[in-house]
Amino acid sequence: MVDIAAEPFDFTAKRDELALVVIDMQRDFAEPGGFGASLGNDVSRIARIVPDVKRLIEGFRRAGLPVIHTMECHKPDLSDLPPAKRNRGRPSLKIGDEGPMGRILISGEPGTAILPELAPVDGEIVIEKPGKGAFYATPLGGILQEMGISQLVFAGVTTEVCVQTTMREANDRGFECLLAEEATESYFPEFKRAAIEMIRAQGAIVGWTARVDDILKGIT
Ligand code: TIU
Repeated sequence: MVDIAAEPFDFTAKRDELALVVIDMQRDFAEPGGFGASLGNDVSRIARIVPDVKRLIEGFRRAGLPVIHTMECHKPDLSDLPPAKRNRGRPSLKIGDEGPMGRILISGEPGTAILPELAPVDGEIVIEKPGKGAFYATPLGGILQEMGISQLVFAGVTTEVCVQTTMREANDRGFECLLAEEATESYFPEFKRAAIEMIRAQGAIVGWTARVDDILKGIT
């Protein structure tokens, strides 16, 4: 066990039970013409965290620890897309519509892919998820249980939507959760700040947060 400097207090990492979960680092959230941009967001904020996410992923790979990737996406026939989600937000392009990078947030389309710099390597688990949380309607819970994982480090986007939702789902399922501060981003800087504070408030009510360097120090 090793203590990682974190907020609101040190995170005691159990190396054999630790995995990294990279949430939704997809072209659809980070590039012009994708889902994030269709909602009216400045997607350049997301592209800027790629180097920090990359060094976190590479650190886990070097340490021989599991890296799990998630992708928010839907089946081509939209059978896993509730109308309440498709119609939300008055976007210029709705989920399933044809955009400049293919159909928005549809499994297998070019825009739905993980950014090439952060692409999964052979053997890494990729979870396609129809919700904001990565546990809802996916095999993630069972996979983690089979792997003997009890602690999750989180990176990805967006902090207050898919990352925070997944951390809350994980926390309720008994996982200890640690968010990598510079390896997550929101379209709204004030929401990122608030989400980080919410997660670690009340004695780590949802989990811990830590700097990428401190996490890397703890796993090497
Ligand atoms: N819109 C927004 O902030 N996020 C999402 O729709 N999905 C994720 O956070 N991945």
